This record gives sequence, structure tokens and C-alpha cells, in this order.
Amino acid sequence: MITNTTAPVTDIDPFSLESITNPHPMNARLRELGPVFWVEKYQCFGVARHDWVYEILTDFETYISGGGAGPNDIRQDPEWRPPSILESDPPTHTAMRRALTGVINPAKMRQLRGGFEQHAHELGDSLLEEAQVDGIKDIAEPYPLKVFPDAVGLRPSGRENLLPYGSMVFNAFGADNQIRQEAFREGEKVSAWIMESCARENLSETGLGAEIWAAAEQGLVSPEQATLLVRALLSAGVDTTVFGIGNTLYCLASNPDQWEALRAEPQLAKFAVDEALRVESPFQKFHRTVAVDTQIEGVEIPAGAKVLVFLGAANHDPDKWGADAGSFDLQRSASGHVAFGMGLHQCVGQPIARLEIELVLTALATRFERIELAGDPVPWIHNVLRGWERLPLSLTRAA
Ligand code: OVM
Repeated sequence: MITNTTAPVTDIDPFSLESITNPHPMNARLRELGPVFWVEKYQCFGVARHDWVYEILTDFETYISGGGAGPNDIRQDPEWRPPSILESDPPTHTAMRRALTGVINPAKMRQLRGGFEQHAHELGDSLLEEAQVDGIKDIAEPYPLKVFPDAVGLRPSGRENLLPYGSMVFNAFGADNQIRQEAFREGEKVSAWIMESCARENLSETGLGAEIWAAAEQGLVSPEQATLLVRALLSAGVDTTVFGIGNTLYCLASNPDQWEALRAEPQLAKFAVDEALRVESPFQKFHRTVAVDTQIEGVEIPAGAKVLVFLGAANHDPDKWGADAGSFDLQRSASGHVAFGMGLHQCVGQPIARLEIELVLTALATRFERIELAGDPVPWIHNVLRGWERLPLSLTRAA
């Protein structure tokens, strides 16, 4: 129990509806509190400035992952599922990470690109006759839901469980509130389908899943770890990219001059991806656990404490990005953003995520002269992921 911290105390609830529907004002207030603050409601520390978010993510010995990404220390209080690579530290993490990077690598990306590109073009073509679309239901959801499970080699039936599972996994990184409980309504059924799907015999012979199992065959990881690594792909690889695509469309639809710039120079798509990830980061926040007593700028941070790490806030820190940190600008260097995390655990699937977002963007930019908001977007209510449930867009075909 921490009763007398010298950190500034805040009564802000990072998991309230208000904080979730528009995180930016909250993030600004949190950064202004100082390098570290105490979140009264959840009895944890928080960091929201870029320098300390970066420091904590790279100091994996002081701020460990083995305590879990959620609000409880899973070393004492086990989670709803066995811990993943995300919830591991070296040396366990090292072996699992090596197996995954052996599978998601540049050669694999070259191999995936053709099919991913074709699907992006088909998606673009399917929208040509539509004056108005929903950026989520018509674009951001169907695309990753098609290309990614195919790349993993997942069986076709039951794929409707993927989004609900991702929702469980990520909502559990936040408070045990109504939002989280709602995500677990059909938890048992969804979880059972996912675990079955990770078994070697239920995966195609050529996908990422089979390659993870091949790593187990070579003795790089155990069969239990192989199951967990396939599960990690299915946990982390779907919702995040849906939100990533949706948020990128939102940024561009809200900034018509930037859409024009992209149309004029399609090779800017790569920069649009990272700038959108910075400005509207899909993964906004998660916890680390303090392994040994430490300090943050004079504030004592005791072993066992949880620290809530605000990635989205760090990505808007004016000390890092300047006074216009909140603006979406393709000319800016977004390099150093922490939307994929940083350090040892930095997103291993990021080349796949980047490829998906870039290809969808390019398919649209080559077909549509304008993309504009056609109504108010409806925020997705989620403890830690930032995105839209509905994103009404009007598309104007290029001549
Ligand atoms: C995992 C996992 C799950 C969710 C997110 C994540 C962002 C990893 O199972 O390893 O990383």
C-alpha cells in the first residue's frame, strides 16, 4: 500500500467515458501534472510525458512486464488467461521474441505484400460507386479481418470471434469497470475458440502460425509457448489494425490539405501512417510493474507499484513535438513516437500493421480525389484502445 507519495495526486479517471471518448484534454492535464503523478482512483502511478514514457519502456529491469499490462500484479493475482510474451521478461521473453522475429521478418513481408495489395485494390474498387461509406464497417474492419487471419493460416469458421477476443484482451489492460465486464460477456466461448485455433492441427501449413510451430519443432520454444505465440498474433493483430486504419482515415478526412498532399505525392503514404499513429494512437495506455525501489525526478517509486504508461499522451507532448503537437502534418518527422511501444517489447507485428494501413491508404488515394467527414464520428468505448465505432465518410471519385 502506498499512502504518502510526494507525487502530485489526481482525481482524473483515465477509464471514464469522458476520458475515453476524447483522451486529448485529459492527456494534456496529465502531462501538466509533472513527470509522474498518482492516480487516486486506481492507486497507481502515471507517466504521460514523452521523456519518462520512453525511459520506462526502455528500462525493462526496473519496470517489468511480468506483472502484467493490467491494473493488478499478476504475479500475485493471476489474470484470466496464462501470461503471454507481452507479460514476460528476459530470459523467457528473449526466446519467445526470437521465435516471433524469425517469423515476422522482411522476407515474410515481401511474400505477404502481393496478396495484401490485391485485397486493398479490390476493397478500393468496391467503394467506387459509393458516395458515402462507413470508414469502419466498410474499410477498417473488413480489410484486416480478411488479410491477417489468412496470413496466420487460421481456419475460416469462427473468425467472428477475433474482434470480441481482442476486445477482451485489451480491455483487461484497463480498470475492472463496466466496459471491461461487457467485453467478457461471451468470454468463455470466445476464449475456447481462440485456444483451439492456435493448435497446430487447426492452422494451415503455410501461414505464420505454422512457422511458429516450426520454431517449436526446432526447439526454439516449447509447444506451450508456440500456442501462446499464435495466441499473441490473434490477440494483438486484429483490433489494433482496425483502429489503426480507422484512425488514419479520420486524420486524413479531418485534414483535407493533407489528403491533397498525399494525392500529389503517393509515396507520402508511409509518413501518413506514422503521423496518424502518433496523432491518434490506437493503443493509448497500459501498465508496467515496478520491480525494485526507484525514483522519478525525486519521487520515490516503491517496488510492487503499478505505473500507468500513457502512450497517446507522450505522442502529443509539446516538449517533444512542439507547440503544434496535436496537428496532423505529413511534413513532420513522427519518428520517435511510441504508438508501437519502445524497447524490448516494441510491437513485433508492426511491419504487418504498417503494410496494411499503407496499402489501404494508397488504394484510396489513387481512386478518390476527396475524402471528407460526412457526419460526426462515434467513438468506440474501450478502456485502452482509441478509435471509432462509426466513421461516416463521403468519397469523391477522381476523374
Ligand atoms: C499478446 C498480446 C496481446 C495483446 C496485445 C499485445 C500489444 C500482445 O498476447 O502477446 O501487444
